[in-house]
Amino acid sequence: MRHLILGDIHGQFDALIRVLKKADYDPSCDILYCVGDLTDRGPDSAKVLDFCIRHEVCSVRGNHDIWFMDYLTRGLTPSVWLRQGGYETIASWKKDILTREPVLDYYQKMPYYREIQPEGISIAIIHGGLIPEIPLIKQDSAVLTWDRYFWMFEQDPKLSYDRIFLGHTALSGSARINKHNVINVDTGAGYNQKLTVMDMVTLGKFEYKIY
Ligand SMILES: [Mn+2]
Repeated sequence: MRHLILGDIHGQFDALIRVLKKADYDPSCDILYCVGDLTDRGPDSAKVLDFCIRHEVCSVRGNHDIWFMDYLTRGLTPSVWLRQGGYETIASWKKDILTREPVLDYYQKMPYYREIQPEGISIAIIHGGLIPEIPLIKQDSAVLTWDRYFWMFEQDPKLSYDRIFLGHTALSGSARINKHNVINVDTGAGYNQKLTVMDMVTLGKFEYKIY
């Protein structure tokens, strides 16, 4: 059984299927996680959501997930969202109509962070960043979903995890681990770059180039 983590998917359903094929993903024994941002920018956000629900992908909440939740629950369409891929998501949602309840249920259960211990390795999963020394349960949700400083300035988390996985700040190359064992798996699928899936125990990675 592997614990695999996906970077920001951003509506790239085709890349999702292809990268999982490269990884020999076996739904009967592998567990899939994601650093969040399932939707927006790419063409097939509804198909990505449908996949994530069917395969019980353990995602955390990203800023784009919150925007889509707000659209589903309150009909909100802020221009800041529409400009950053919201238009594509609404189009996809109207084209590939999903049953609304399972989608809402999936989003409502999506936490801001996850803590797991595969093979004795203590791992935290967040979307954006954190403020060092503050336990995840006490972090501001806006920091967990939006912050970039933690990754960009390679801050020491000063928390008791062996590894922290995150996304949000798209890399132009491959997934990267910094000196504090913080691993960024967002390889720019939202910008038609690559989608990455990584084995959280072995750190073996698979990537699919969208361009
Ligand atoms: Mn993102």
